[in-house]
Amino acid sequence: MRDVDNCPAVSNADQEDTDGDGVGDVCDSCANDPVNDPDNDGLCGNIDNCPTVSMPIKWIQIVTELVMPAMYAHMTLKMM
Ligand SMILES: [Ca+2]
Ligand SMILES: [Ca+2]
Ligand SMILES: [Ca+2]
Ligand SMILES: [Ca+2]
Repeated sequence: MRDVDNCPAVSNADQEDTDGDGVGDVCDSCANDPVNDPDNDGLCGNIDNCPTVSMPIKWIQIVTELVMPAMYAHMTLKMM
């Protein structure tokens, strides 16, 4: 492995590959994620709260701030 440049376009003499996926850190879109964001939501697996389901932070905010309070209000009304 050492004799193969894991990042041919960029000079990286140390060939550092933190996650061991064969792509050098300087070229790796997700240097700490060996599967490189499989759900393509822009969040690498190591920071993605749900690595296999696309759920951008924007959607998490919409659900927690708009959908959940609306559901709760609806439930409260039904109980009264
Ligand atoms: Ca290189
Ligand atoms: Ca890598
Ligand atoms: Ca990677
Ligand atoms: Ca992701």
